[in-house]
Amino acid sequence: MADNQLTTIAQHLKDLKRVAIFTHARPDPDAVGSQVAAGLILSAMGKKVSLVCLPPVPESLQFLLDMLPESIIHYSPETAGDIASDGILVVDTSARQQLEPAAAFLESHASEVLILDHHISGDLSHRLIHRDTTAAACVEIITRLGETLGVALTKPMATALLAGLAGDTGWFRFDSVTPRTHEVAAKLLAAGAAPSELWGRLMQSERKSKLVLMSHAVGRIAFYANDRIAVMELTQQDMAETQAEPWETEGLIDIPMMVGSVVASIFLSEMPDGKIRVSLRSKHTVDVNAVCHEFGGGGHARAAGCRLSGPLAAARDAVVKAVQRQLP
Ligand SMILES: [Mn+2]
Repeated sequence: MADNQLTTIAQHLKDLKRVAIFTHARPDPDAVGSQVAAGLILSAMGKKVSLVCLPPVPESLQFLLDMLPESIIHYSPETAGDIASDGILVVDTSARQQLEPAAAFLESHASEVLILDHHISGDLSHRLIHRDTTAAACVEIITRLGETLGVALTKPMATALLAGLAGDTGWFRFDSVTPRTHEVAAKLLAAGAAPSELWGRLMQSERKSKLVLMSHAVGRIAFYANDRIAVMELTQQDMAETQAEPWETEGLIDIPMMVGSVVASIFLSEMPDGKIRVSLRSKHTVDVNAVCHEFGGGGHARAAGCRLSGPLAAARDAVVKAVQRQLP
């Protein structure tokens, strides 16, 4: 299967009139940045665009979606009928699990589905896919898509793209950062994107409940395997007590990584339906994508996620054991 089809996908997009753009649930800045930038690029070409959002969308990313306010559709079985398109673009994921509750809808439209992704693996049926795991963020691919389509970068496009680049690279510090990442950033700055403005929007716009939630999570960190594995967990009771929103768990997983001995951080979060959402982060030596793969999830070697059935203690045991097997 040909995997690198950016030019073919660009050609295909040119012929479409109405494009629905999806990205993963619990979207991060790269997901929304890719979605919005692709929407702006296709709008600039005169296409009718729908940005289909899977809940919950963080408030801190709303300013990006506000660049195309008329195009937003919050997905539900009821709104699925409103998605009128002759093509579907899925960005920053190709995994069915990450596209719930819209996975069945997308599977039933597989012949229209075009995917732009930078993750290692995915199982969503599609017509065409461009998968580039050397891209530090999906927005690198979207930037190239814009160039391939001959659309000039505007400040809103550049802002959405830089948000994704900063988000997925931890503000340009991860191993995934390449000279090309900085070349893309240079183009975005030249087009008017302002890093300090984005830092304020993305990093200094939390609600108080986030900090209270953080204190709950930090207060209950447990260490395993000679302090090489850190585990944080939040229950539905924590969410209720702190009045935090589901997206406010974002980033908490990185906190234990400040400890020198910790090579893997596990974050377990109890969902309203009793299932456990698991996120993993690691330093160089541990492949957490392999761990999540065991449980039907995935991601990158250093950052991955999966879902387990509860209860919390059973999920914790299973994931800690799986991470221990990956320890050097
Ligand atoms: Mn991404």
